[in-house]
Amino acid sequence: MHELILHHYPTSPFAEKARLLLGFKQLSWRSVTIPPVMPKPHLTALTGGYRRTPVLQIGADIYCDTALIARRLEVEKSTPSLFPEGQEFNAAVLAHWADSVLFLHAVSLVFQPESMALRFAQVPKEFAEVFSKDRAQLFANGSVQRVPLEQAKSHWPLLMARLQQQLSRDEGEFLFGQAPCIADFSVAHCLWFLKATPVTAPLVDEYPEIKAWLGKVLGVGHGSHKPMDAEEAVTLAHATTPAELPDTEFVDPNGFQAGQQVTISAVDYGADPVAGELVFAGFEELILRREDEQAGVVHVHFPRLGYRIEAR
Ligand SMILES: N[C@@H](CCC(=O)N[C@@H](CS)C(=O)NCC(=O)O)C(=O)O
Repeated sequence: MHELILHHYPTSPFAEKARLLLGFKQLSWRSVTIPPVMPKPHLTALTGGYRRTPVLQIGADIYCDTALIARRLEVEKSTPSLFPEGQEFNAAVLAHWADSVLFLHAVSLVFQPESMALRFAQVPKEFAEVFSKDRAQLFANGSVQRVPLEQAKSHWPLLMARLQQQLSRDEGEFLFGQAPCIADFSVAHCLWFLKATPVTAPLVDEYPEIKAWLGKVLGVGHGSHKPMDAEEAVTLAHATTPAELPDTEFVDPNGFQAGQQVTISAVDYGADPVAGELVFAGFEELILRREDEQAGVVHVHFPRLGYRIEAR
């Protein structure tokens, strides 16, 4: 069995979500630190161009996007479950809302000048410029616009009031009962992001139920992990063969066929296309086979939801 390798960096909220998922499942994993801005040569040797954070590697199988990483970890270890029985739809829908709407509001609030000044107080001035250009580029080619700060400030109390309402029900300490699930981790990483500076932390701490709940979700921890070199991860992919493809039906309403040369890209932002052979299209997951000079033959996995397939 291959080790779970997470490619991530400490300050990334979606990486924090993935670390918490690994902690919740009490899994052991290897940690590869990637740069927070482009270029990311080792990561893109594995993904073929997908640059977002985090990415999960299992041998020569590369999983993009935490929505799919969560489902892959559920297969790796089914209990405790991220998708509570009978609430699978509600939990997945709430997670999707948090990863899109709530996250983009959090980004706008965290990126306000006062908060960024504190976040970047310890790093060279040039990096702040590089970072800001990189993030402008990240949002340049997708369907999503950044949320204007005034709008984020106006919406935030309402978003928190809705969350507080769900947490105030008598059905347990978490969003869907007595244990955290995918919805809790998706909301938590956005609020964890705000907690990082005293400018934005009050936007969470003003809500006592939310603050207490967040403490419990973050208390899950990250599981046990050991560092790995980025180069070692690429060499390992080269030395291994991708896992067998799922034996479920190939489904594509647009007529894409197994074996077809395509590109897959995120729809919302960070929409860099990844080129390869479409080897699997399931309800939840798309798999591209690509051959890379450094990483060898890899299977790159994407969620179907939020990604676009185009013929080459
Ligand atoms: N839908 C993606 C979103 C990932 C995402 O937006 N990650 C941010 C970091 S939190 C990112 O990629 N930022 C640019 C970068 O790291 O290069 C997921 O669930 O993994």
